[in-house]
Amino acid sequence: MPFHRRRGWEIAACEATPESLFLNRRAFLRTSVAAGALLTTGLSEFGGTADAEGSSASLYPAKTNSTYSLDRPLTPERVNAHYNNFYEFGATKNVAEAAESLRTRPWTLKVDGLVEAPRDYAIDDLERTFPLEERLYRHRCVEAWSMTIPWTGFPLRALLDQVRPLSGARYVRMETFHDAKMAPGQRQFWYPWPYVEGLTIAEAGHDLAFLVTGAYGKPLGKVFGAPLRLAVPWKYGFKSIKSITRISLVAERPKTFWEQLQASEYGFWANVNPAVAHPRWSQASEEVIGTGERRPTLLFNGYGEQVASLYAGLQKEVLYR
Ligand SMILES: Nc1nc2c(c(=O)[nH]1)N[C@H]1C(S)=C(S)[C@@H](COP(=O)(O)O)O[C@H]1N2
Ligand SMILES: [Mo]
Repeated sequence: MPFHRRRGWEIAACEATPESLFLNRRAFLRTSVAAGALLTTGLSEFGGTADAEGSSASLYPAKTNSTYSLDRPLTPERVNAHYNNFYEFGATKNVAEAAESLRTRPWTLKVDGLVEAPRDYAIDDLERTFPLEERLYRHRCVEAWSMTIPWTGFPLRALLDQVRPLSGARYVRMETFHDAKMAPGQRQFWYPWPYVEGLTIAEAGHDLAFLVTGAYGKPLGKVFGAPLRLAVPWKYGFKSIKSITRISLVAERPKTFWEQLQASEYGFWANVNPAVAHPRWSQASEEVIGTGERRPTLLFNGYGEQVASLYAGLQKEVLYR
């Protein structure tokens, strides 16, 4: 069992590094970059599909909130959609095709726990209840690669304001669907399904914590975690949970998916920090997917000015893993 448990993650970790894969990927990316340049305008090419049944498609594209600007070009959609982590559909980076079996309608988000007004939202209602906006965010995976993505969604805080957390609520626990018939990865019993993630209530209330319903000017493609995922851009990518079905306000710190598998490597906080190495590799720089470039990694993935104050007084915590 421990052998299997470990192997699950190591597949992903090795994929980020072997020279042969790296070179192949570069060759692939070179040929796709020219086509990809078009995509930054929001024109679509293959990027994983969204379910046609969704009645909220007319809400896209949403207006861009220009507060969130980038220091680098967007990752073309088709490059992004062929380099993903979505273990429910397999432990490789090429899961777009497998993820097509994800059914996103009907889809209910349950919001419960320590709140005054628990509530279930049908996804199409959720997208109409909260005004959608587009934000350009960096994304930094713990495996030392990065992308930049035009997400569409709304701040998690807007949802919390509607359900009104009670005073005992200290953490926000989020959970992905659990359906091994639909998602073959969930038949791999050595993973602690369903995928669980969490934030402190202060983190969840930060304006940057974004609930995502779309990307590249359209409803969210399946491989990106349709129909609802999180984007917390100052943290390693595994915190940005995909295909969320439940958000619970709780008193205790939730045990997260990767923490259950390997707590020494993937902790609760997981804030990006170039100076704190992963036990098996450096975090000083990152491969910018689609460009063949490496860039120095930034503290809090470049969002330090906005989020550093969340961690005042928490120096005793393992904040950067
Ligand atoms: N449910 C679920 N959420 C998940 C994952 C996953 O395997 N399952 N992978 C995480 C990791 S490690 C990363 S880097 C991002 C990848 O998101 P992307 O494919 O849109 O880049 O999703 C995160 N959220
Ligand atoms: Mo990741």
